[in-house]
Amino acid sequence: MNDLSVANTTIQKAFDVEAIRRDFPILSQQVNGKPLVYLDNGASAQKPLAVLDAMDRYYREMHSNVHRGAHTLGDRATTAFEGARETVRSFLNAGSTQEVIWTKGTTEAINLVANGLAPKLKAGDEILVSHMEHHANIVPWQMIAERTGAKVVPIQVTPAGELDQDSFNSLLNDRTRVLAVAHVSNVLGTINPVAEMIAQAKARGVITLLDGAQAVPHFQPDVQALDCDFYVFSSHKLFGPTGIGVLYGKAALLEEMPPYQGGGEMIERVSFERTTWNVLPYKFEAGTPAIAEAVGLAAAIDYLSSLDRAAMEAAENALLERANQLVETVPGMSVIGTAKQKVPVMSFKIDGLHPSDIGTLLDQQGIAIRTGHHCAMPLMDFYGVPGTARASFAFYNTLDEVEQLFTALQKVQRLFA
Ligand code: 7TS
Repeated sequence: MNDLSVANTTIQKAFDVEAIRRDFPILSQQVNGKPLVYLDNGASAQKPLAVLDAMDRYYREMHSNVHRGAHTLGDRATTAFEGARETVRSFLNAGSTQEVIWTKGTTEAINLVANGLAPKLKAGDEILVSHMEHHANIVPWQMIAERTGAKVVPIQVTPAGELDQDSFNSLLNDRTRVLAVAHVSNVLGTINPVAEMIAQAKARGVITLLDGAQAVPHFQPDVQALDCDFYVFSSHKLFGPTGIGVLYGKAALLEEMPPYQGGGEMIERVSFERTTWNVLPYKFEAGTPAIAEAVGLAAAIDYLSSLDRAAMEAAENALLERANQLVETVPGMSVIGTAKQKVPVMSFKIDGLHPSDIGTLLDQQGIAIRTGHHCAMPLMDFYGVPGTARASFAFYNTLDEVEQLFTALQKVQRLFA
């Protein structure tokens, strides 16, 4: 046995992917007469039974509105809801549940921060983002820039799909007020060197935000070790329900920020003369929140915590490694995004084929991938492509599924050759 096969055996023992797949009922169906091969996890991940059961039980046994304190169901719902906040706090290693704010998702969280920082921005100030951002981490900043006279400046990307650190160093200057970058790119899979970048930004007093939407499904961030001011993610990419996401923010900054929306829950006292705000985190949570969804997200995090995370990461790396090995078996196929540090996401093109045709033909074979611009048009422009095909893997995908993807791609390529 050589070293590689020893390593593979260890992965298989520590990580029983077939047992894990049984926890995800949606995966065991046929699509277009073929067993489903779900490789669109970057768009949204599937949910384990633990999440479905937790939400079902919540609605059957404890639903009522939260923070009203008038009766037993209300207390149960509040306990479950605030317990979920503590689960998220622990997942991120945030210092306090005051720093964990529920949002609709990553998009709303970034809009909340951009609006909250607007009073700190003035004409001539610069907001550093990058050329590989999802539109959710570009457009809210452009809207705030429009309002304040600040400017959105993109850090360049290298051809391999890494953040160009020379570009970052040359753009970070006395006018920089905010650095907002993806922890992991949704198109390229690149894991950015965010800890180093934050340290440099902090040395100049720059406020930092990490878009963790594509990071959290693959590894657990530590917001205190990263020392970012804000960290945002969506539940639905982390195997939890849609409709909820998280904004982590340092309490001192959140205290300074004005509320995002007004209404119930977010106030301390309302009168026509003067209205005052509730304490953190409620100041940013106007209206009845997504209670069952918070419970579902906590169940997803608990489920992930029950797995061997190191073995899970090793299994995911094995999927990407196998995919990389198979690229040469498809004539004209090339990968976009070949960074050294990557999560298992593969964007690609095949000469002579439009990405959307690849997607349609794979779907006929039961294989779900995403095609298009992936809400990252500036990055598509950088690579000079209208879009890419993207296979994004999760820990429940198998090496066999990777092989099925490439067998199908060979077929598609032959059909059009
Ligand atoms: N940021 C990143 C890095 C993302 O990948 C996405 C969604 C978002 C923000 C927005 O998240 P939302 O939950 O608020 O919509 N990315 C993708 C994708 O890659 N394919 O579909 C959605």
